[in-house]
Amino acid sequence: MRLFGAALAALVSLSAPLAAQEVTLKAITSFAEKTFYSRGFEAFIDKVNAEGKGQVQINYIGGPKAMPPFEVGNALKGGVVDIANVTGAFYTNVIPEADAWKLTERPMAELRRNGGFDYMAKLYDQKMNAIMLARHIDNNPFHLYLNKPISSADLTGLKLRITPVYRDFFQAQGATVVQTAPGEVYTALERGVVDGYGWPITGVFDLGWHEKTKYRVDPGFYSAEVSVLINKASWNKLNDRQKKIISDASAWLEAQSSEVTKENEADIARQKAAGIQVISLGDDFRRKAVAEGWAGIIKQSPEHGPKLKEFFAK
Ligand code: 173
Repeated sequence: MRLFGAALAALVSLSAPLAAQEVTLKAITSFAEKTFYSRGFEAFIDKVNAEGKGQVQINYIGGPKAMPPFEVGNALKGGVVDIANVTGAFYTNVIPEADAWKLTERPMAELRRNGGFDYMAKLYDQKMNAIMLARHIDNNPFHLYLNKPISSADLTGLKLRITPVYRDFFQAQGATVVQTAPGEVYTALERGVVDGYGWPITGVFDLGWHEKTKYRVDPGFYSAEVSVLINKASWNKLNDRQKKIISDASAWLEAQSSEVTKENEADIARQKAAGIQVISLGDDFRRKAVAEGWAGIIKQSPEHGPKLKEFFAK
């Protein structure tokens, strides 16, 4: 009996700290599950869960059905979720400067060396209690998609679906704008509430928008950003081994962003096959987008905008 008691005590003392060691992090995506902009994140989760057995696991809550995309930033800040897959335009209420990621003209590896990433990291720390783990979408231009033809960059008379990404540019060209989450775009097109929408080159097929889209305006502009973020307190609770599992998976994920150009080409071909016609306006359209984009960022943040332009622009 005494022996049994000793064995039991040994078992408890061994297993209790082991069991307490595994941490489960709650994760959300601001894009529909299993669609293009969530896919990299889902691969990241699979990797962490495979390599983090007994250490750290990610519990994937899901996408916009679980939480509206524009609320994800605040949820991460408050620790309602630990990890989020989201783009800066969806949480300008928390960090106005986050929308500036769309204006990067240098690869993330360079921004991590030149101080640009660190400059933003400080803002994420101060304003969002968050750490950016990995940008997995880059090299992915935005476009204007339309159901009415245009012959110049003048967008007067058009009503366009936007997020903060496109607001300054489309408005400067005379458009009327209405902000919606991606989940509302199909219905807005179907009902004729909008004449078009801003969206990157990839993902038009994910929610069936090709059925309601006649034209794509070229050239594209900016570089879409989608990243995995973690709440700072959630990060600080991890031990070194757990942090390494997350960091390694993050480095792996960010390296995947160079693969995005292949997806761009595939979707250009797919749009063509679906009968989406291209309206080509020339590079002035893109240059104007960049100029209006930076003007908007600097107006939003006179303190940090000019500094970010130094780091991000060419
Ligand atoms: O149009 C959008 O919803 C948007 O801002 C965005 C940003 C990054 C990737 C995809 C869409």
